[in-house]
Amino acid sequence: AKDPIRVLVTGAAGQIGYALVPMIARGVMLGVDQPVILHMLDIPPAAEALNGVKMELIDAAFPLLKGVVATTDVVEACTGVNIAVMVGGFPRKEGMERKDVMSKNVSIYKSQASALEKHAAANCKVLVVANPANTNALILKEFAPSISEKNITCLTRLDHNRALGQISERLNVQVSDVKNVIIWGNHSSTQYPDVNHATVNTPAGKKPVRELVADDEWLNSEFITTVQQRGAAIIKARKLSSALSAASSACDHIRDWFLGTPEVEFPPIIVVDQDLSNGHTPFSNMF
Ligand code: NAX
Repeated sequence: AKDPIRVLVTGAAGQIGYALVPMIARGVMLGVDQPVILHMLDIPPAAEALNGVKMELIDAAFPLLKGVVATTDVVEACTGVNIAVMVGGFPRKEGMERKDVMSKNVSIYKSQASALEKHAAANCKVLVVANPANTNALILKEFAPSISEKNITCLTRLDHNRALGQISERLNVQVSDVKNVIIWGNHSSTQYPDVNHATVNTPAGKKPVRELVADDEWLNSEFITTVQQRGAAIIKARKLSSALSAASSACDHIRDWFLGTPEVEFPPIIVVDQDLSNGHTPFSNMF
């Protein structure tokens, strides 16, 4: 049997955390033959809720789940972890300036970065989900200089998956047959969803998305804005921000990173450095 992999989820008592931890415990992230030990971190006001999540994980009797650490202690949370999914952070609230959110997140990400640097397993892979994701990842990188910068990424896979979903709906094809969309730029409304290399597997072979859609106007305008503004549309509909899709996309991101991108597909992972070199402001939107 394989040795268990330790996966940290910060902000585990929140909505994404609640959707994400059972996916990890079921093998969605690392494979159905990979045992896991979940480390869950949250802050003291959420400690009781966090313990409730731990109780449910026990009650679900997941065969792959070999242990659960639920804590408000950042060092205990980070010790020995092989993968860290950073979902916790300070959300921007009404009336708050960006710089206020930033300074809160700088202190959070600074202490979590140092704890990861000192106590995580060697070669720990980090995925930042909490917004502003690009900037939080950059802060983490600055304060964890001994973690290889290749191992610090932030979540853009949700935008990628949203683009696949829109193409699949438009063409009435299976989403798994749509390949190689790209998201350029930040996880923000300035992103550019790119279908110029995207294809669809059809019974007649692989066809370019641009040929099948045959409506450049839609691809160049509505498709792009729908993907860019999908987060806001979900909030409007649910009165809560995306959670199950964010959790599922976080699993996709780590799975492809750990187990490899399927052959002939582009790896949809953005390394913070590359991401910031595109000239966009790194925190132009909070969804
Ligand atoms: P919730 O507010 O439901 O959960 C956040 C959790 O983080 C709470 O339980 C809170 O107590 C905890 N937390 C706060 N400070 C913490 C700290 N210092 N250490 C540990 N835990 C801490 O938010 P949720 O809907 O789960 O969203 C989490 C984050 O994901 C937000 O920042 C959100 O903006 C971001 N998102 C990022 C997406 C992406 O594609 N990159 C998409 C979805 C989502 O909007």
